Amino acid sequence: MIYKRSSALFAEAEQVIPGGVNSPVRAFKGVGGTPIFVKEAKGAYLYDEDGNRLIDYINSWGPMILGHAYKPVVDAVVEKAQKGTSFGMPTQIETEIAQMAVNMVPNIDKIRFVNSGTEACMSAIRLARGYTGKDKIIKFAGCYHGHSDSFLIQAGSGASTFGTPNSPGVTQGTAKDTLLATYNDISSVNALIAANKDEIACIIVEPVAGNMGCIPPKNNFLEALRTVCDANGILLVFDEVMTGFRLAKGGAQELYGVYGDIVCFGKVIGGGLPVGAFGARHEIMNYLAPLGPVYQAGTLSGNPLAMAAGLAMLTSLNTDEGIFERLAEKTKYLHEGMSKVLEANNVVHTINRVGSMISVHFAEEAVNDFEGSAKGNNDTFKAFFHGMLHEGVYIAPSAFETWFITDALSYEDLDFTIKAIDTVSKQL
Ligand code: KE4
Repeated sequence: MIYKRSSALFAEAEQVIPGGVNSPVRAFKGVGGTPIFVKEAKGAYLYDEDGNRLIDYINSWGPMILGHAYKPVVDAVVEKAQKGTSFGMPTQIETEIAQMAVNMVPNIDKIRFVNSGTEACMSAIRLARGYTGKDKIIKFAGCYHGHSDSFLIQAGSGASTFGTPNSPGVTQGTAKDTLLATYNDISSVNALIAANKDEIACIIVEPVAGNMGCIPPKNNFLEALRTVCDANGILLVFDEVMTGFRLAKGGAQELYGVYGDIVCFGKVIGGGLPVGAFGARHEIMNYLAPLGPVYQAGTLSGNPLAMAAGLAMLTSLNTDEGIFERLAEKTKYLHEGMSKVLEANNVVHTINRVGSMISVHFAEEAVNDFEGSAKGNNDTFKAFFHGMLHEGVYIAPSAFETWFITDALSYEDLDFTIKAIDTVSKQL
């Protein structure tokens, strides 16, 4: 593979964009080398600026669940654009997509659209704080809810402790209200609740973690969170930005049968355009301006182009009965094929998979939390990433990310990928 043009474009980008990218994970800092510049994409394939075709397992970090340049979405956006791109006034299509989302997710009565997953999660915790009158939140080390100050907090020592900012610019004043627990460890949650009696507004969690690789909830972890929230007057916020409309029509909530009080969405709900959203039952959502006292707003929130893309996407997912099973089947096929060749080539690894989310960890033990994920051999991952890229397969440029399967992948693509893993893992 040659990347001459990508390298030249990256050098230009670095002159005018910090780090040459508009989102850090794209800069390949986790794997080294220079990022690939995409020229266009169609279905399961990316076409980079050097003319290489790559099978895409990132799919814009989740949104392209039905493949790139998915015709119903493209047609809807093109048609809408010709009638104006944004008005800052209510439009009927916002109600249409809101109604569809609310019908697909049974525990929300109302939904507010925003422009990113960050905005959705940031607004959700403000709403939780406003509704409960409490200041503190519990999040989990390794879970990512976007770059709002309250979330950029990393545990100091241990997991149940006051967080310390892991980004300059986040004040101690903010950090003190974010408490950190360990994913899949309900005792770490109980310890925080006991130490902060009646001060906690919400627990925010990725019901299936996707930002430390893919980590499923274990041993009734979600049920235990629901119970502990009910027992302590704490709201449970499910961050379904990754899992929403991907793991099932009703997301991870439907898959596990556990329901949050506020649910956050992003990625798939926008069909590749900038859309985030958060929803809850009437009594909570009615706390939001202009009805209630909790302020939240956005110039481009619910804009017609993004709504058209999102509505076309949700309509396809809503009407294609077998889609989620097909996605899960393809992911299982990849899992089994990957496992087989990695074992045959004596590569120490563990694979986590839920629905159409999957990640491979070059670790000895099972990966059930951030600590486990961090034990993965990052040098092996780097070699694996670049080897796969050389074979024409684009996986997440970080060991702390999930792969996202698209229905545009054929079984021939999956076999090609498994063969590439076999070739690459012989050299690891
Ligand atoms: P955005 O603000 O990036 O739309 O969404 C933030 C967010 C919230 N919640 C979860 C569970 C998420 O995974 C994300 C964003 N995911 C990352 C990928 N790990 C986006 C990629 C990036 O940062 O460029």
